[in-house]
Amino acid sequence: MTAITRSVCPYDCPDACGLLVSVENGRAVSVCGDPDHPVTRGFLCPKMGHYEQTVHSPRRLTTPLRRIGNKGSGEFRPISWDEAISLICAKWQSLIVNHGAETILPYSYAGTMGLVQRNAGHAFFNKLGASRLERTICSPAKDAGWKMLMGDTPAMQPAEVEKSDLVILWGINAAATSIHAMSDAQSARKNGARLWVIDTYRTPTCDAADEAFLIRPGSDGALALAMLHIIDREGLLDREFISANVLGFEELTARILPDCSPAQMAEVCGLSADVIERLAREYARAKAPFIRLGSGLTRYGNGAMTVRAISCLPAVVGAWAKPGGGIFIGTSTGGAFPLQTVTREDFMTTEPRLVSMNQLGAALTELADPQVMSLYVYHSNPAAIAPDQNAVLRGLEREDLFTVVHERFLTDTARYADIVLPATSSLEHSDLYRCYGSYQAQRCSAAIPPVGEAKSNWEVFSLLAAGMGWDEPFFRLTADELIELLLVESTPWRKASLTERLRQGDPVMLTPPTDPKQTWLTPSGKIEILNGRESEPLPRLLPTHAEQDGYPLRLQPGVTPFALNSSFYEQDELRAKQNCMELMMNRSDAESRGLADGQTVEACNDCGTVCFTLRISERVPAGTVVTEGIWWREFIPGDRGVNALTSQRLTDGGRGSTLYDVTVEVRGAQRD
Ligand SMILES: Nc1nc2c(c(=O)[nH]1)N[C@H]1C(S)=C(S)[C@@H](COP(=O)(O)OP(=O)(O)OC[C@H]3O[C@@H](n4cnc5c(=O)[nH]c(N)nc54)[C@H](O)[C@@H]3O)O[C@H]1N2
Ligand SMILES: Nc1nc2c(c(=O)[nH]1)N[C@H]1C(S)=C(S)[C@@H](COP(=O)(O)OP(=O)(O)OC[C@H]3O[C@@H](n4cnc5c(=O)[nH]c(N)nc54)[C@H](O)[C@@H]3O)O[C@H]1N2
Ligand code: SF4
Ligand SMILES: [Mo]
Repeated sequence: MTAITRSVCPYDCPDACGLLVSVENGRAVSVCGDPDHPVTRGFLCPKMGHYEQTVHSPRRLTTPLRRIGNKGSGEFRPISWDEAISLICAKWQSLIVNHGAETILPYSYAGTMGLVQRNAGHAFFNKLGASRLERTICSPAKDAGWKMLMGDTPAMQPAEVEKSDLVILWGINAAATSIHAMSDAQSARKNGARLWVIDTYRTPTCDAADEAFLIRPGSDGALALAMLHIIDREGLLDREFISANVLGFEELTARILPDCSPAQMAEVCGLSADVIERLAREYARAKAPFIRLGSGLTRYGNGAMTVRAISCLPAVVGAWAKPGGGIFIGTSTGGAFPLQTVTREDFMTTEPRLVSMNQLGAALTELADPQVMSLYVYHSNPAAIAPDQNAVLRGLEREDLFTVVHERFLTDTARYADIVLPATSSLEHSDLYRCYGSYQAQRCSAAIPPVGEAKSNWEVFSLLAAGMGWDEPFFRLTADELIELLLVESTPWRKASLTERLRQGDPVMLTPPTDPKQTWLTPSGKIEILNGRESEPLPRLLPTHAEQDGYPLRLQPGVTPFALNSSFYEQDELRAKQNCMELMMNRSDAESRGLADGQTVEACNDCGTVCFTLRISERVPAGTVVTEGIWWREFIPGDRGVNALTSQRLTDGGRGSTLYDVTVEVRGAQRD
């Protein structure tokens, strides 16, 4: 008999799709998109089409494991949960007594986005007094740049795009990363809107647009400032909107824009001055221009400043006042659920040190006081996804580092663990999800029993709390009881009737407490182009980090439609659809280096050297090289992945990763 259960896609994707899971004899046999879910509308991305192959993959970890070989060798023997928990707690108790709890570092990110399972470790590590992890790998510079201008103003409704007459997908590869936003942009186009894409190479998203503008990596701030210069010079401003809603445009025009002529900025961004002029005029003359801003352009040393400069555009042309106009950077619905009831900041008795997840390599290899002596990794794969892979692996190789990894698969990171714990997939536990690409939220319960002896993140922290001898009743709650804590009070975002629907498993739409297009939640109540609280009071041109590095080619370590960060590599068919460790290069760059299509090459910089297969491609402009996907090391020809080329440097705002701010040289190589 087949039963259909509703669930939610748990991955780090803006859409948080509603799923319908067909279950037979306790096994998921197929998964499809929920036709009644307003974002999903019955279709899923290629990654999730066969989620059952991830859930029931022969590669799933099914018992706890203890290391018997060298670190990284992947040699383990099965042990019981009791033994695993006792070993971990005994080690931690001894570390705490001898060197203090800050020697223990948790590392987690977004393997699951569910509010309970994602945040399951916070209460435990707060009570333990462990070092805290600054979870800033994705795009905090985007939020920082937005906040400098817009304060706490919530995001506009992304579905308004359908009313726009000019849609700009800016630094977002929506065809791969946000397929429902792509579909909305295409609907706008069917309604007569023009669709532009601004990217650094010709992605599949560019193919779906009316026009694609390819610019130099990290130079969008220059483009936006030049557009502002032209809009000002030509008087294409909405003066009425500016005088009622904007603070500091006069200062911008007096102090910054004079040095941002199209001719000057053309040299920075690589578009011609004529094209910049046209972009600015057509943007300003559109009735309701809509920008959807991705994360790609934020992962640079100037990422926050770039977002700040681009976000001035809708303010000066008054796009905010028009249905369909504005800029969408992603929703932030933090106020919708009282997350502190799960994270329990009140369990902290001291303020332990903060370690940036972007600098794990340094945290594990450089002398610190106290030195990190134990790492607990859950729902993240830092050996693959964190910047500066060589430093991370050097750290993970340390014999004196006690590493525990809670995972669904034997990932690059799990291979270095002393103890591996098997994790449930999202179909095996309950959770409450909210989107970051729209205002949807949905809760779901387990659709199938755990595979093997797998346990959820929350269950493991309950066991660890018991193992530490804590009698705090909080740690004995179930995941369903924690979800109930998140739902019990209504908030301005969520009235009581919505909460009932959430309890029943329906997808519901949260409502921001203020109108995102009319109320500016800044100290002045205006859009603050001038923000005197920042060390940089005005948006201006900032260089990227890698400009100083001296390597001739910009490297873009981008995404593939067939994986999500380092997730989904367990599925053979999805792997087969990707080009493994391929480096795309423009013909002119290949010819000047004497390189041929299909040959083995090495890309190198100060961080490391990585082996690729060269693909000559006109999709990539001269001066830029691109590789897609974050491969597991077991599947690649060399022994380092793309993050051996990325650095631990941080963004200008938000302390984010600068994963795209990379330069390299590329040369021919022999494969062993
Ligand atoms: N299929 C798939 N989907 C995913 C993911 C995945 O790995 N695969 N990852 C998920 C996660 S965690 C995230 S954060 C989101 C990210 O999704 P997006 O917001 O789309 O971000 P990216 O794909 O990192 O980058 C978007 C585009 O920006 C371009 N870009 C890079 N630098 C610049 C620049 O300086 N200027 C401009 N204009 N463009 C630039 C890149 O070439 C890329 O095409 O996607 C999520 N969805
Ligand atoms: N070169 C390069 N590096 C990047 C990026 C890039 O575009 N290029 N993107 C960056 C971005 S935007 C992000 S957000 C990060 C993402 O980095 P991560 O959040 O580490 O993402 P994943 O690689 O998807 O790894 C998640 C792991 O969690 C495991 N998992 C899934 N569900 C559960 C669960 O319920 N419990 C437990 N214990 N484990 C679970 C999965 O098996 C998987 O191995 O990567 C960053 N790194
Ligand atoms: S990864 Fe994104 S698009 Fe794909 S099913 Fe999940 S939420 Fe939907
Ligand atoms: Mo991300």
